[in-house]
Amino acid sequence: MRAEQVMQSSRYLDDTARHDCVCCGHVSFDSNACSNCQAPLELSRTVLTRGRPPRFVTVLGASGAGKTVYLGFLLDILCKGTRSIRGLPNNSFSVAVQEQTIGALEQRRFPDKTASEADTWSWVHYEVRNAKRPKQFLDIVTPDLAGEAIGMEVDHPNTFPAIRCMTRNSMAMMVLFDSVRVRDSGREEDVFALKLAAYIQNLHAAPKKGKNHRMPRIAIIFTKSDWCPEAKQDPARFAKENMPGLMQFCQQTLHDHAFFATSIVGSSATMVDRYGCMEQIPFHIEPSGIVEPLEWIMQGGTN
Ligand SMILES: Nc1nc2c(ncn2[C@@H]2O[C@H](COP(=O)(O)OP(=O)(O)O)[C@@H](O)[C@H]2O)c(=O)[nH]1
Ligand SMILES: [Mg+2]
Repeated sequence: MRAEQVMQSSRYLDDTARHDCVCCGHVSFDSNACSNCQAPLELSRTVLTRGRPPRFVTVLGASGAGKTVYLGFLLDILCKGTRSIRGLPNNSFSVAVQEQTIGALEQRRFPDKTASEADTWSWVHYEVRNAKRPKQFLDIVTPDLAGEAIGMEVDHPNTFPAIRCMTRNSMAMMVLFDSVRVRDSGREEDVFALKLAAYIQNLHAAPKKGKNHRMPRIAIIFTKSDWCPEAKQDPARFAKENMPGLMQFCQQTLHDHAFFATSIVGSSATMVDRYGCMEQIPFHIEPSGIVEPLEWIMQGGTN
């Protein structure tokens, strides 16, 4: 039997249709997102046009750790600008996380849970500059990741190429832990933290990245500290007392690290409906410790 097939390989010769992904290096043709890691190609185009190597900072943490709320609020503060740093979105799609978070908080609710399918993640690319030294910059480039996906990727590396590529290419990371969960079930959180730390260390290990490669700066952030005063008071001591495994790992392997505590709301309440479903209602916004981790990351910059 004869079969006819249309040859399409000539499109690979057309350079205008070719896009190199700055996150994973994969080459895609004629699409809006990288076919390997789903990073929007607009993001790669912006970084490549700028002509300076990217300085990626990404956000990791388990499901429910508070990544979406923290990231959304941080980006909103950066847009308004602080005394030390300011940031602006590089593309219109980057504004989605900020918009969803602030929109939900204004209506006295928290944003919806992030789906675990990679093609539904909202990608963010904000260029952050030091207000006094504008040449010093960082790229907050991160998909607003679902925590379940991060957990799966840590247990089975390469399930989600976006997480792997961003972790490998980041010069700094913000790793979030729910301070209430750490206080009340510290052992479980410590085990997850150890797995995550080993995953980061492995992707930055010397044979893969060369002898002179520096381990990324890691800001370990305890979220929801409005519910956990002990984390707010002294985050490093809180880590030492509740996450001994992570503490040891950080001291021996991830040398460039620091602990922080953040919260977005001043007070909130948990409502339970007649079916037993719980929902947390934020009463008023009282951000605390939001930009400090990023300021610390920026201090380590060499530009
Ligand atoms: N009390 C308090 N709760 C928070 C705060 N940030 C987040 N939460 C709660 O944590 C839940 C999960 O947050 P989210 O950002 O969606 O977590 P993600 O899964 O890591 O993206 C929210 O729905 C809120 O109930 C905070 O600053 N204070
Ligand atoms: Mg989320």
